[in-house]
Amino acid sequence: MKNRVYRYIVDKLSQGEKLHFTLVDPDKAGNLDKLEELADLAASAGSDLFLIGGSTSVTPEEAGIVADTLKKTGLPVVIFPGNINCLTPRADAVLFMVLMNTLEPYYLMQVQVLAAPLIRKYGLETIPTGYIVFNMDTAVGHVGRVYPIPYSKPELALAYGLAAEMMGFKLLYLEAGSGAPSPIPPVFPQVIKRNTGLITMVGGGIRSPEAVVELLKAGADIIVTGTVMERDPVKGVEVVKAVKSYRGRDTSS
Ligand code: 1GP
Repeated sequence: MKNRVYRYIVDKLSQGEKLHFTLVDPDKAGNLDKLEELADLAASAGSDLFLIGGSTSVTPEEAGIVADTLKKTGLPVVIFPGNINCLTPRADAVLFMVLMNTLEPYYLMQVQVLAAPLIRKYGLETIPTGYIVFNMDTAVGHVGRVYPIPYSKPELALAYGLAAEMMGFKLLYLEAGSGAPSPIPPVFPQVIKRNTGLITMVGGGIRSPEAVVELLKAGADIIVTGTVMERDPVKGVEVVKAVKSYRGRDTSS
């Protein structure tokens, strides 16, 4: 089926679910038995999908092996590419992203042009995604030459969101950066949900059920976590369960 992964996401959201995505960085995944164990843990806690990607040092071979391992759970595996080296035909789809607040032309259009023929050859589904990084003090902030959005200016983030919607992106990923000391403030997903029809993903620095609830309440549709599951699997499971058991109404409407 065309757009299989995108439909999977939209169908779940339209049934009123909030979604949790587990990020695995192939460069940090360690041995495959441990990865399989963590993947099973995330899947049985209710995580909806695996993202694979990292800002540095991922080889296509590693990305492929990690994709195969994660696919054993039966969940979709989607590439969240730091660069072309993360692409593998063994995933189900790729977030076809534009890092909207970069100062580096490579991430605005060049890498997409380089990647497109490979993606076509691999037969990967593409999910058009606007990507905004808030925190400079992270690997993605540095590698992506990010022009940060001040935390006191949600209206600037909204301008990016409106542009993303007008350009036809389906998802908007609001990112604090992997391992960030704290998540982005909830006002950011809130302002995007109030004023656009974009599916809003939030990630980076989310390590507690309380942080999850705040972001979901503000209107986030999808919560992404990586570090918490690697460092503290018990907490990681709690975070996934907080997403999947959330029943509150969001304050964006
Ligand atoms: C990275 O937002 C994700 O894109 C995950 O961040 O590792 O901090 O959970 P964490």
